[in-house]
Amino acid sequence: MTATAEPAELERRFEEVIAREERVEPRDWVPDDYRATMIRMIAQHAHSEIIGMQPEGNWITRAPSLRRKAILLAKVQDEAGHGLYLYSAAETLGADRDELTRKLIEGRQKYSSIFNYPTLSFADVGVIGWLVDGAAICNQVPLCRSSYGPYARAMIRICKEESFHQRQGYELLMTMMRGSDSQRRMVQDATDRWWWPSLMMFGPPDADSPHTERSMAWKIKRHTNDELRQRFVDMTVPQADALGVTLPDPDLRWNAEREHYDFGAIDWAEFKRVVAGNGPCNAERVAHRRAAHDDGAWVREAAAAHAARRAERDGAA
Ligand code: BYC
Repeated sequence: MTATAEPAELERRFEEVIAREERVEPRDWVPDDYRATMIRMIAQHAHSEIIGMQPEGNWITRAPSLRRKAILLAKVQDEAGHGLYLYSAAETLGADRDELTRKLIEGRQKYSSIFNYPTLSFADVGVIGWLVDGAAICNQVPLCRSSYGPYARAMIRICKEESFHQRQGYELLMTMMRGSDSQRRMVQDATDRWWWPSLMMFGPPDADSPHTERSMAWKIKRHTNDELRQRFVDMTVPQADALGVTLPDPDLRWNAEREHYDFGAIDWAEFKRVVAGNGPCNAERVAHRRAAHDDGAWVREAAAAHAARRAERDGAA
């Protein structure tokens, strides 16, 4: 789909690609709002992966064995990789990666609310794998069918890696649950702290989600926030039973009529506070990212100087 046709014709062809379930590709004409929505969503997702390295990275030096340390290192490294694929996908839409990073460290672009909570014990590493990666999989598997080709393709590999993350988390928790009373208490405490923030990861309720309707029509999103949240609850309750932990919601019960679990009210005031920058760790997360960016300035300068010298040499040759 080249950009030489009339605007109405371009729009018609774009709508046709969407209707036929084909993929929109980087050089295709897209409406400005589609481009802006995709850049916003991919950038927020990339930032989440990069900031998401911090809560677990906090435990790398204190992992209880070499095996746990190797697993955790590999997981955190995967998240860096996810961030990089996603920034590259955003670049195919004309976004500038340096500008996206600047927006993140200046607090002008969002990242997932979930990464603004502290990791207080090693059980948090397991619970993040189980619940946070579990929620991420629920949310991201349908995004493998997202209408923007580079995003959908990046999501296939990301989801495979997230599945490994989820399993390593659950296996860690299973091991701790077979351990001492104090290990079991650590797992329960971590579950109590991460359950509600995990439900908030899916975004505001559908009635308060300004972007869902448009993004569903463009087949960027395939399910609403509430549909995915429900799917996650239904999937997780039996896993909690198998693990032997209690999910911290007295209203959680099977509804035979709906064939879904009912669950209690989410504290949306807390969600809004965290998204607005006032969660327990927002300031720390952004400050850490800013410091890492500043520390890396010499690498960027050296790479740019090397590229310039090479271009000069090639030009002379
Ligand atoms: N936290 O109209 P809505 C991961 C914002 S990475 C913060 O429903 P949309 C992982 C939303 O951006 C997790 N902000 O929006 C990584 C919008 O803000 P603006 C990230 C949130 O886009 C490492 C406003 O609220 N996953 O899982 O239709 C290790 C209104 O929302 C949140 C992705 O990014 C939130 N939780 O739906 C382990 C996946 N929720 O821009 C795990 C891709 C909403 O209007 N993204 N907001 O100011 C998506 O699927 C969708 O963008 C969302 C939101 C479901 C997140």
